Amino acid sequence: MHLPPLTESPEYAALLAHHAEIAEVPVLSHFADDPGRFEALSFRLDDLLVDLSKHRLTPKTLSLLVALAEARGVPARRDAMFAGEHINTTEDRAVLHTALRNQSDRPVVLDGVDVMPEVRAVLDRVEAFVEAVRSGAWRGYTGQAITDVVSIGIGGSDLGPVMVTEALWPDHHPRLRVHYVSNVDGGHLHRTLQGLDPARTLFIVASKTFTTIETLTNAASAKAWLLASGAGDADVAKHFAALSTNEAGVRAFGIDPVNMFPFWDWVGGRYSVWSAIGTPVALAVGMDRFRALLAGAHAMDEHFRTAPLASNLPVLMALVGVWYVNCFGAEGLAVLPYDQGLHRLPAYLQQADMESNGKTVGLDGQRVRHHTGPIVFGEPGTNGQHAFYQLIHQGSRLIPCDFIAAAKARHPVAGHHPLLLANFFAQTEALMVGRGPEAAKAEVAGRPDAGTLWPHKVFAGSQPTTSVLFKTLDAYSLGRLIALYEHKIFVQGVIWGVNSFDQWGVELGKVLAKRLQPALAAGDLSAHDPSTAGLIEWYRALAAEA
Ligand code: G6Q
Repeated sequence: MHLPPLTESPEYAALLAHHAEIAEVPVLSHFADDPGRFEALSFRLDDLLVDLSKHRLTPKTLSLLVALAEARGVPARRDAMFAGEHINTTEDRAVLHTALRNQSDRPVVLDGVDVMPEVRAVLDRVEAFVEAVRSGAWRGYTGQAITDVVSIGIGGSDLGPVMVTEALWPDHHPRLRVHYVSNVDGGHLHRTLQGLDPARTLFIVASKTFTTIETLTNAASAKAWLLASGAGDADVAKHFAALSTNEAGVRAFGIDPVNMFPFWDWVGGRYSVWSAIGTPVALAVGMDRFRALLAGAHAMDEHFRTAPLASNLPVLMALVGVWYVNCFGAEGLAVLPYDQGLHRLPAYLQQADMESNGKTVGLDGQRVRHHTGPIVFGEPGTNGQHAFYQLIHQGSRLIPCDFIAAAKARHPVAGHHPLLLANFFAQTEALMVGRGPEAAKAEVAGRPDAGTLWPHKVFAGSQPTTSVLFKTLDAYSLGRLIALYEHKIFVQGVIWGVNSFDQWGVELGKVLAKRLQPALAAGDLSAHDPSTAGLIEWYRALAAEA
């Protein structure tokens, strides 16, 4: 389908005209005008509620945005994704992470072949492996059960599994500890291995391509650590498994393909936690919970596939994001989980969003004439409140925020959860309500410096927030939450006309370091720019000092 540039579409023009009318209207006054606003602008899927009523918009805004989504071909593109079309055009690949969590008996046909039998077969193999390790039947080279799993991977082969493992901490196996090593900084591996017993440690090398230098370097050092403990080459099979699409690479590294769990090129790295890449998660929390994670994601897939755009959670969240990026010029998006278990969610979504939509070239190869993905950042509330929320409350930029929480805690510590959630609600309320000059003056009345102090106490208000609230953070609801964001990102990519599934910027980084590394030791630096050459010289001098 050929689309005119977004900025030339009549639906976009209508949105901009509407923006001019309502951009500066305080959100509170929308509530005064419309007593049914919360009901009209909050949306549900089972226990999951997404409240959009604290945004600078009205139901009319949403209908204009939905019209834009229709005009940009969101439904057709969504259907093309689920149908296995090669929508990742620059890599000529299908995008089928939804097949990995397909719980229905519908086939998923890719290039004429149903992928579901293979998907299920790999899941069953992962399950057998996971059960063997968790039960203690899997033995290390001295005959002992495994107590520590170290997953070695980076980027998409790390962030999802880490985030999910951390989020599901109440479900962790009592004996098995699952660790993650991603950074090629040797300190990461070194610190992780400190205190571990090689005879009871199992390494999982997670790499789609099995060519990523950081992962292969960490894996080689891990293997050396195992061998240095007295294990022989034949023992490696008892201590190494691989999650990859590259069997030749796995063999060349010395891992027995029997211990390799495959996936496919139609699974993007940052969308791969649902594939064999999720094996460390399954080791930590068990296969039943891993399957519940998939089921939760599938529930969101079904909602995304079938719900009308006007009540479709990922579509609506995407549209609200487009509203701020393209009409208000907002540059950021803060992700604020009120849940310590979700402490890696902002990092995970940073990759999911920024690697997917951090693009300026459209599907037609032309430069787009509008902004695309926002700068995603965040920390768990309430920690963030004591740090960067200042800028959200009173800074010069408009930062839309996603507040995320579960109503029920999964820990037994009395009294904490209501306090945590009180902070969530208080912050979203304060960001919207703000504090006007009169209230600010009243607060400082009587002080000698009241005349200069009161402006500092003013809060503009109408700072936009989405609230995402559900019952409990378990495997199912986490799967649903992740899929919500995945589809949100996809819809935004469609509206912006970019390919959300390639990552040429990442590929560049993979090549550059390899090329430059030899120069660190010695040699002529004249091929490098003066800054880089100067830095390398300074590095050589410092590194050579005693
Ligand atoms: C994800 C990216 C990137 C990738 C890593 C690891 O979408 O492509 O983060 O996941 O570079 O790649 P490998 O899994 O191939 O080691």
